[in-house]
Amino acid sequence: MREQYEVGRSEVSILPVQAGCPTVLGLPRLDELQQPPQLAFLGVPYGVPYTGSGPELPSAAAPAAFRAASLAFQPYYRNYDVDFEGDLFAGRALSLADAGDVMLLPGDHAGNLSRITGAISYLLDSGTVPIVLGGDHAVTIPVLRAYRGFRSLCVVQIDAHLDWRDEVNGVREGYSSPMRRVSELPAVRAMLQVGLRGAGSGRAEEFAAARAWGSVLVPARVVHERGVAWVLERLPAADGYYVTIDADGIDPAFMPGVNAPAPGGLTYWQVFDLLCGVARRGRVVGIDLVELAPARDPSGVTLAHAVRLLLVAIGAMAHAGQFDET
Ligand SMILES: [Mn+2]
Repeated sequence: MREQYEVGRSEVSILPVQAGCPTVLGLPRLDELQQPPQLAFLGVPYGVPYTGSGPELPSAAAPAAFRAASLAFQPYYRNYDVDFEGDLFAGRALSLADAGDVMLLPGDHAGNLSRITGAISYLLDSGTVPIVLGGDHAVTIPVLRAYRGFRSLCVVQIDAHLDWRDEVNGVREGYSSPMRRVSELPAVRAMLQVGLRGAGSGRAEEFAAARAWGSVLVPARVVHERGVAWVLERLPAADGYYVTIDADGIDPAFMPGVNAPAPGGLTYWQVFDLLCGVARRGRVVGIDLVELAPARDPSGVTLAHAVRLLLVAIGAMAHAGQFDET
């Protein structure tokens, strides 16, 4: 029987990683720490689905698959990191934990939305930066609703797709709508969408709506032609940056195990430089990685890339001095 964390008298619906199952990188569980960690991984297996009840979605298997894949990195991820020319965490003694997964009930969409927002709020209230393991891109909506106390956020999205649909068959919270929904939150003042390409759920009216709102749209082709430094010059100013990485933003040659592979995507180095550039510009207040489809990743290369990308995101924050005493 798994227990839920209890905070004061109010219950937070997070299921710790079950005994005997791997945590991310072998990290301690949240309740094994005396103090709240600086960063915590949190699995959000699904949000509001277009059909079905949720757990049958391919990405619902991603948090557990990510944890299993991360074990290969556990022995050496603090060794000399060539990409960062030193320690991944810039010599800082960061405290990290694996919080477990939000307790979702299949088909209880309203309850699940509230439990996801509640779990993220709990981490934020503890001073912990959430690192969300999706799930499909629908999970970004309830995650970002927890940032209501923030003054001015810029959402940086790495994605092949615009994700600005207002609704699909009456569903307004699905994976085609996350950027549209979060654009409606008072805290979200700016948006940079990088890696757009091909044709997906976005129609001309969604591109017009995103531009009218003020989102900075950068097609993948422009990243390849002009480089990441050019993109970073267009990063809006903000008090905090929330980074949402749809794995299909990276080229499927590198991350084939995704729900919607689209050719012409970003490379590891482009994402590396983007993450480092964003962290140098301002505080990163949360990260999610969504749309992984472990069943389409028989070689494991997608999940290995996914683990590395989140390590890079943390390294980018550490090397930008975001965990130094203020
Ligand atoms: Mn997406």
